[in-house]
Amino acid sequence: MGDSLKPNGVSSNVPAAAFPSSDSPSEIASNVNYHAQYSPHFSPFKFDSEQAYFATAESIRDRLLQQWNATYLHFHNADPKQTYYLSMEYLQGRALSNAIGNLDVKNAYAEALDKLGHQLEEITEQEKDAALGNGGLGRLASCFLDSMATLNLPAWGYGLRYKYGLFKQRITKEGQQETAEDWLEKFSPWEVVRHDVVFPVRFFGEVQIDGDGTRKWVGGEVVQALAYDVPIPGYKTKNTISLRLWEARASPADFNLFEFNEGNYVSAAQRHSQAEQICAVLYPGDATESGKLLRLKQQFFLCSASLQDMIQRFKERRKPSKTWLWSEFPSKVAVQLNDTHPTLAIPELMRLLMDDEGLGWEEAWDVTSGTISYTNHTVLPEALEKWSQAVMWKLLPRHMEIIEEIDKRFLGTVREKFPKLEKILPSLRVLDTNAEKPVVRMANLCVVTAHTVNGVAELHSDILKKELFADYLTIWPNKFQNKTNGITPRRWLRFCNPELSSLITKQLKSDKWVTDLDELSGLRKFADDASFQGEWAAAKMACKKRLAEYVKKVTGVTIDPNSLFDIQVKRIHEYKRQLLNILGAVYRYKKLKEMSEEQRTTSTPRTIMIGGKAFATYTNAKRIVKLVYDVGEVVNSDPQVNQYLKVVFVPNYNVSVAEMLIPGSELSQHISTAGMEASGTSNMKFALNGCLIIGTLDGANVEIREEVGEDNFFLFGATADQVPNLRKDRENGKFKPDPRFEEAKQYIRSGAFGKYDYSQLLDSLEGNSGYGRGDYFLVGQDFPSYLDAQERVDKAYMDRKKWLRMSILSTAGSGKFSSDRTIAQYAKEIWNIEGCRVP
Ligand code: T68
Repeated sequence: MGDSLKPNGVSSNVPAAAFPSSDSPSEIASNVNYHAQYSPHFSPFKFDSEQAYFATAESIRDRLLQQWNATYLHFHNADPKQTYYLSMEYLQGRALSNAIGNLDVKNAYAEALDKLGHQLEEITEQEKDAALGNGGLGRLASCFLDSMATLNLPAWGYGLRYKYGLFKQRITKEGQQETAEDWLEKFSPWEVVRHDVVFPVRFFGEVQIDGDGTRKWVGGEVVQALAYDVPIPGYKTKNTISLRLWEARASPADFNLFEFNEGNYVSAAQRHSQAEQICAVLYPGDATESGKLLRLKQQFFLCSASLQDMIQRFKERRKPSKTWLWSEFPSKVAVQLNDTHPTLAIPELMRLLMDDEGLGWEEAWDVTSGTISYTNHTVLPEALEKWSQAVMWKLLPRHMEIIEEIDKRFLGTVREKFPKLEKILPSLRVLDTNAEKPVVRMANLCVVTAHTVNGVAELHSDILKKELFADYLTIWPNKFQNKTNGITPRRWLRFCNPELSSLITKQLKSDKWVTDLDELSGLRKFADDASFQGEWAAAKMACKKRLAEYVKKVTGVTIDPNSLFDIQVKRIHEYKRQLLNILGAVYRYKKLKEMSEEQRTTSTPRTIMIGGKAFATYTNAKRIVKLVYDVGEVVNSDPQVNQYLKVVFVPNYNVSVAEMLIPGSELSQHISTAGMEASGTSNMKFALNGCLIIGTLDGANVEIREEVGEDNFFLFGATADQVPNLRKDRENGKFKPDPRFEEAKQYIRSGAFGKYDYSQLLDSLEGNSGYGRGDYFLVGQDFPSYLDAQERVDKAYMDRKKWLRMSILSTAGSGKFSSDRTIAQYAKEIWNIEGCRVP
């Protein structure tokens, strides 16, 4: 080690300073330097990218902490009504690049790091995604937080601090392999533990009835919920809100020192390991009874800790006058349930109000239903949560009493006021007592209690009103709303696609679009402008080249940036029909092989990329992943064809991978069976980045097509109202498959893509009826119109001017899909809250 080395490892002469007094690069460099030395996480005398990442993150965190405290204080003093978003999932992605962007200090930090011998981009790539989610629902929650902060709304998110998140996906010859995703392995600079925010959460036990008839939940086991706060900065505002994540802990007294000294190490630490299990992973396998119990514990843990926290804050803010009416609670607190996973907030709020605060049933009920609203994200029957009453009685006996009472009172009210509904009443009830194993229907509990229920796209909300919740409409005609999903324009265009973003700002002569996405419509008038088209194409090409490098790095496959980049990324599920995509690719490959060399030269070269995680126990989804990989292995190494077609499975799809893929996309596939995808949100991200969509009339596709224009959307497939009859036709043997569909399947069965036996997967597309057979998702039905639409894509791509025009119009028509618009609607139409900007 030479003399010039310093404990922080920084070799330049930048001094170390605790807090920058300005945004000058040299002051920032000093602050980064300070953290390298005084907030060390590594051995001294080293300042590699990794060390630089942590020091930079901590420097940014200093700024966030200031704004965060100011925001909290401002909300506390102004005491506005506040929204709490309850979600089992958040897919935050990387925080550093986002915070630097939202704080508008990118250039200053880039220069500062340059002084320290590093590049900002290489530093931000050191960060592991905070992947506390599974799919669209989790990412939606994160986009919503960004918009809440940007709109200065008094709002917080609540979730769980899973140690391992979902899983990390590796792709091998065998298909998908899951390993634990250790996002906390080396500490996260983005969370602040609040040792003063701890609440007890009880499980099991029994209900004790006192002399005066009051009921109390006692006994069982108690774990502590400890708060970790993650700062959520708004864009160009001081407002910085919180995502509060709970961690489960046992208390030191639960550690059995006597047993330990006897050598019984496992049983000595039993309470501790049980507590740790609660926040170990997201969606633990629920095939076993213990797995089911653990999931229910997780849900209750989130609800109970969050509600205790809200109630404490409500009381604190009323303290000066020392008097408050509980009836004021709904005018100060709004709780949004992100799907049914946090439904237990309903009986828990009732319990806290009645048993701890002494309210009567009616009063507690009015407070609860006036506070809680519910968002539905799915109509798939198997995804609608139902919990065994037996398990619930065991884990949450007091809550089951309350749920029984809710059910009983609901029955009474309907019988009295809507006697005509008597016949269908069993299906409307919260309790399903007819089933062999009696269950609690969580969605029904939400609908019966919440003041508002919403779907996430127009079509989906219509289906809720016409089908899933139709019978409730007589009782509550005004309870149901639509809130079409949205995405944050900051992460999904401004930051992930700097090339296109600068071009748009230059062309519109303003960056107002970043907070008012409707401004993008101003691009329409340039759609045919040749020089603008040229710049547009250049921006896209830069992203495609970056993506090609990435694909090479993670898969080893070389792809040609001059081919059409066609992407489908989302959770792997039969209803999302990745199988339709890959069957189309197989058919394309077969036809290319049959062509003469000369014919091939006239075809449109394509790179098909597919990515997404298959749930670890979902066999057919995993078979689909393997099929994509196997097809890629054959196609990509076929010298006759591989200039015209490549098929790539992009591993470990997550937020950061999406930020790489989406800017470089030209066509993306949103091809679910109509009526099954509630909304979709990646469709919005792709369209915003000038990518054209091939899709069905499903979820938000319907609205995207309206906004970007029919001519700029490759539509195919059956519509949602045709689906039931088409399924009937299949059952009655009336369906005649297209020969091209048979040919594609047969080609796979012939072993063209290896020895793996795909018959079980392909059999799901055969036969006449049954879930898992009989092509429930209508792949065969839509295959011919899908191929026709793909032919239109190939033709359109050959006409460069036409394609660029369509691409520009896609971006120009995406304004509606900003989560700022969605959140403003929630704030006004459901939560009744207003902005509260830190001065
Ligand atoms: C998604 N749902 C919808 N669910 O599928 C998608 N569910 O159409 C919509 O755009 C998105 O929500 C946002 O509204 C999910 O992501 C889940 O991940 C899930 C997990 C467990 C149980 C049920």
